[in-house]
Amino acid sequence: MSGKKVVQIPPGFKDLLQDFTVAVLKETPEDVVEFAIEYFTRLRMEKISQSQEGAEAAAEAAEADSDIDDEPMQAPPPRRGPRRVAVAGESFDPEKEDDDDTPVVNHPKTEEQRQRLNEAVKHILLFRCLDEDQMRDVINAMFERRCQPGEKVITQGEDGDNFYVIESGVYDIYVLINGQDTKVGQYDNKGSFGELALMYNAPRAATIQCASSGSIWAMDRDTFRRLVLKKAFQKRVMYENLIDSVPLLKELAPYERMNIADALKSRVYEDGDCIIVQGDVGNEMYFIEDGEVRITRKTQDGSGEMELSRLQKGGYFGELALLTKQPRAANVYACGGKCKVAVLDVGSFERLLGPCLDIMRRSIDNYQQQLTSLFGSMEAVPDLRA
Ligand code: 1OR
Ligand code: 1OR
Repeated sequence: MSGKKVVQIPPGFKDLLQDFTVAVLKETPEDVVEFAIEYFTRLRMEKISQSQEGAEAAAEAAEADSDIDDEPMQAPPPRRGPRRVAVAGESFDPEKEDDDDTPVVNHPKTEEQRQRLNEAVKHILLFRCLDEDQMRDVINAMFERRCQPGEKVITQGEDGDNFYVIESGVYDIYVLINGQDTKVGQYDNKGSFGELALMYNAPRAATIQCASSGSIWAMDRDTFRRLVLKKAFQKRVMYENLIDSVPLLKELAPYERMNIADALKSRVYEDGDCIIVQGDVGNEMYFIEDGEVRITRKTQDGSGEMELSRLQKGGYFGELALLTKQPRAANVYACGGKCKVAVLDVGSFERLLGPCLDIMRRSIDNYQQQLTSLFGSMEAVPDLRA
């Protein structure tokens, strides 16, 4: 024996470092440590949640279920690394979640409670994928819990028991950063939390502590998995590729991107269809999933339209009217064949795209400059930022 210790390089380690290095060189982040935290958190989540089988089954099921039945969904690319890490010993099988037809738990409620709950669930993005019957089951299955300041509703690292919808109260979000519980956000009398551990079979990703007393509605893990998980998971998988392909959304943390996925809805336009009419009131913005759009503006004498630009997959439009609360600044048409877009309503836009506002505002300046150089001599140039 030489006494020399043989160092074993863990399988996959070289690939992991190589991929990470490429990502750093590609993104050139200002803060490499922050970038690394985000990068590896995302990797971990993907490893847990998206075994090849799970993702493919979900993507296939999404294809079958989607509102748009003439457009195939893209399956997410196969991922490197271990095929599955089951944290809580359960595996994710979206088909299996549906097989069970034992009745859903029913927590009796007074009429007054039912009304309050109906209000509270109205804006919950995760429930958007449910139909009326499923929504009724969800309401039946929820039970009320009062919270006092200081009370921890969820503790990071623990196993997940319930999913929660907020009716009232303020709740702080803490995440362990460098061993310190750090406040990263707050829910103020609305929203929901606790879905991640149940969806991805992972430990709780954050601590949620009540800051000002209120009421929350809980749904147990099994009911959540049976009623909500399959559809919501499919939707997150379905929009993952799209969200990754939109440079604007790179500003968002992985958790914030998942919320966008819950809020999006796909729509298909035929060649030549008008998606936005100049002068209309705007209440949606759009991300191009597939195909191309043409942007035009009316000429000053109203006799025709002038093409301003074209946008393809990864592009977005319709943000301007939502940012400025002005009428639509241009017409937008599908061109060159079918065009598939993912639509975000104005409420979700305001709640979820906060971190992207600066970039969008900068693009208004860009529009404005081009508008001045194109139309400056022909018409009084409107102020898009007004
Ligand atoms: P959960 O089941 O993991 C904690 O339990 C819950 O906190 C989690 O589900 C989410 O519903 C919610 N990152 C992770 N989870 C979050 C976050 C979050 N915010 C709320 N939750 N981030 C904060 C983004 C403002 C990212 C922090 C790095
Ligand atoms: P919206 O909500 O006003 C029309 O609806 C959308 O067209 C608008 O948001 C933008 O997303 C998009 N000027 C104004 N709007 C534009 C422009 C644009 N390009 C795309 N949109 N210009 C073209 C710049 C290449 C400047 C005018 C010449």
